[in-house]
Amino acid sequence: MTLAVNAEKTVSRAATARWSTNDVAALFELPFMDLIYRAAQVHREHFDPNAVQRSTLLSIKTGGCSEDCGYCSQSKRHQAGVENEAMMAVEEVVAKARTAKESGASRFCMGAAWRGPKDRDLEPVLEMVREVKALGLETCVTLGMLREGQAEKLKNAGLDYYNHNIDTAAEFYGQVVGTHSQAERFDTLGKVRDAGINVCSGGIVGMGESRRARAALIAQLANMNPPPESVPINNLVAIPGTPLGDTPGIDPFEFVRTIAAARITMPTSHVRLSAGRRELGDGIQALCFFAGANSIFYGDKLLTTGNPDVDGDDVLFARLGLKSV
Ligand code: SAM
Ligand code: DTB
Ligand code: SF4
Repeated sequence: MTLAVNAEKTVSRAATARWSTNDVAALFELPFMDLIYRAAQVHREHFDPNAVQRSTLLSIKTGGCSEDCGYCSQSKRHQAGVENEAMMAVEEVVAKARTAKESGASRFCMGAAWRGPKDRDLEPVLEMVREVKALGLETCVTLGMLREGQAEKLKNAGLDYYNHNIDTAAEFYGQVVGTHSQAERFDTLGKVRDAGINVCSGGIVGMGESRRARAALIAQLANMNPPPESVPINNLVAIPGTPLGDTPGIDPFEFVRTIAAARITMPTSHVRLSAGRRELGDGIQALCFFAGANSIFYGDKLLTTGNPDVDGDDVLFARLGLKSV
């Protein structure tokens, strides 16, 4: 009896755990040209390789967060010079969304520096989601950890995507964040999935993690069942005043490898070239698009740090013959 149960568990695990860390680490070990060529082939099987989706970000509530995420300028425990700001008014948010649409974004992502929203915090956010959706934009919010019932309220307001990153490999997570666990992040992702909202989840590269940890992060994302529809891969923006403020930049080819590994292991997901694009430059970004990145954050600002300006991105798209979708 015990044996049969164990056998069943093994079978169901095998059916869902498609990528071991070793499998993904083997991708990272490929010669660079072989890796990005393979990723480009997978990309072309599932997507138009010249089409890139564009999301605009807006920080609707900035700073003063209780959590201690080592990369983040918005923790109240860090001195990154970010002014705490109260929640923006709904009309102000809608005006920003309108501008984003006019600039050519297809999705509008609203972020709040919370461990998670209280129920009374959620009410104005629901209104923002309804109004942004009414402009004809896809909607996304990133509000931290959700309590019972909150995902359903967001779904009913018309939310398309919820962003909640697992950030780094389980084995490295404790070195970056102490105030909550990665398991709690997975719990929120489960609530989002159960409510029928598309999942946006990815991580950060360049926090001093090993290559094996990067492979483990990608395997964890790919083994979610199903994998996230949207996978943001952030290049750490090392912000002075945060614990990771002095972290040296990662070899940009290693960043491209991470994009390629995400593309190969999550062939039908949108892989977003996210924070830290300014630091990568045009050439590396072009390699990322070749290796399967097919989404970006578009707009002059991320949450508290800069992003390539819209005009610069439009020029880059024109030079590469990329179209936005
Ligand atoms: N408080 C919410 C949360 O933690 O989920 C939402 C906002 S939080 C700023 C969203 C994500 O932005 C983080 O999970 C992290 O992946 C990314 N991020 C934050 N600061 C970053 C930085 N300096 N460089 C790269 N990515 C960063
Ligand atoms: C994601 O993966 N990256 C975005 C978004 N999801 C919310 C945030 C990037 C933040 C970069 C640092 C800053 O601007 O504070
Ligand atoms: Fe707070 Fe999110 Fe920043 Fe962590 S990443 S400190 S939860 S705003």
